[in-house]
Amino acid sequence: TRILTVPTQPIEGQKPGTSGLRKKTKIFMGPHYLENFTQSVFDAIGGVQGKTLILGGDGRYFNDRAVQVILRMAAANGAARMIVGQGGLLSTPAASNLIRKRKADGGVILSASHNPGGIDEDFGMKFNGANGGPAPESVTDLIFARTAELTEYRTLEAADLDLGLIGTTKMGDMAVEIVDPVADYAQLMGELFDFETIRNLFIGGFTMRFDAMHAVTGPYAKEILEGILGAPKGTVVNAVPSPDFGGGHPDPNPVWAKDLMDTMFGKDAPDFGAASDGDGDRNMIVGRGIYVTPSDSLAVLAANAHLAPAYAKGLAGIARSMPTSRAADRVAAKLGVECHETPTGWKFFGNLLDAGRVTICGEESAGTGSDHVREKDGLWAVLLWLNILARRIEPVEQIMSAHWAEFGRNYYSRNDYEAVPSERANALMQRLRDISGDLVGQKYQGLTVESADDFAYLDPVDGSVSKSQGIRISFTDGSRLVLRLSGTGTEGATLRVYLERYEADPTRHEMPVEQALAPVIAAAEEIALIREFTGRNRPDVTT
Ligand code: VG1
Ligand code: CO
Repeated sequence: TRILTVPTQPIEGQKPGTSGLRKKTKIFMGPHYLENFTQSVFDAIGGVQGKTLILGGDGRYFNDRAVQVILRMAAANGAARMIVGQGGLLSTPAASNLIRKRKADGGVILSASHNPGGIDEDFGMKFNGANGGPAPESVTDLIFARTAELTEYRTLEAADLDLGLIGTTKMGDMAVEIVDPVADYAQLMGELFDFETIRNLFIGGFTMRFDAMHAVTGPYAKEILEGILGAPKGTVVNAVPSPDFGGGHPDPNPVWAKDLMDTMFGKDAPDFGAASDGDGDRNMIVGRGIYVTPSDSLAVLAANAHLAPAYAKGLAGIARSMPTSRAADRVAAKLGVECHETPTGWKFFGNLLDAGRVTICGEESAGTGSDHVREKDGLWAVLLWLNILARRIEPVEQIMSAHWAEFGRNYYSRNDYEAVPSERANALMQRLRDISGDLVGQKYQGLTVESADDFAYLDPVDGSVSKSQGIRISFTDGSRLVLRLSGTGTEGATLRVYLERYEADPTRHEMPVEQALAPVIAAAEEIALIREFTGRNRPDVTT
């Protein structure tokens, strides 16, 4: 085994976004592309000499080959040990758990998450640090800077390893340990939740459908739900990870998980429905005849977490990303705990979790998680829901209406305009930044602007500042409008418009969401001129 030093040149655009570097798969497969980025990651963290890293991905097209490339490069760069999920598979939360449990120096996760997979779709790579969480901006900035000056990378002249065999082998001087991707994660879940009570729930005839969307959570959900918790065989559907996710988008929302929605709103609907995304960090929750928006789910989980053993002593605090509805804030206020508003992306929760200032975090994009790992965790959210359902013995619908009656309802929706030409999307945002100072006091569609700004976040733990995180416009009646550009797309720009309206009156908690939000939707158009800038009459996806 010879170490090869391969000359290369910087490749433009290797800038990590909201969650790692995401590009079309063919770009990742291009000459030196993966290698350059991998070497830049290694260099940016001070090299991997003598270090232990976790490695795995969501099983999408090119996952298997990328794992081999990264192993050879890690060996050539002097890594001591790589811990790899069997078959190259690890869900994002399972990887985060392994980093922490094995006290590794970090981990590489191969995924483009909810983006579709396949040779003509998307691929991605993310680096997580020793706390198990996504590298903070200070590190992703260093990685990007390194990609711009790279002149060579190191790799090993070595054959592919068989990733199917559990156990430890060697690649050059480096140990490669292949582990069961599910075992440690399943054990952790058993420590957090009251599995006995959930088992009894299933024995009592409770029915559920979990849609793994042909993605990485399949094996995890099968083992935990059907294996350990005794849910009937067939509870987990689309459970075999496939390189192109069965041709769909592994994005758990009412649009892409339409099958599950149809089942849950159909006449033989089970008691509970759930789904997760490509890499297993997102979740969707549906009751019989009721879809739970992720922002509401966060609030309900926070309000009921004490019913699960791991959270029985209460929460230290709650954090949500800025565009996430403010339903969780009301729970934090009632519990008398800290509440934080962070920029979009899980990397901003890490410091708060590490400092013990928050226990539960969430995003409107179907991400919820806690201090058990440093990633959002799809199956964790589903299990916490199950634990709550097993203790409350009430249908989801009843839990939701009781929650709204107690806290009021934050009607919420997100409209996405996808693949908008970047100049137009940037122009729309720039105009909003320019006028935001003048909006206060103005009236749109009967709503008066109370405050408007371009969100900047001051991290209370390390003092770092992240600017330009999205335009937020609050109205005097408690409604709110947020606009930002996505940082995970691979084509043009995606404009996200987040709409929220607060309703305290319980007699008005059963309105169709679109109707409740109509004034905010109209105000968004009037203020941001979305039609004019995007040339679109309606959003591509509404969640
Ligand atoms: C989106 C979501 C964000 C989430 C991110 C990664 O980012 O809005 O809340 O953290 O995806 O999710 P953006 O920049 O496109 O809005 V995924 O499940 O990596 O993992
Ligand atoms: Co994901």
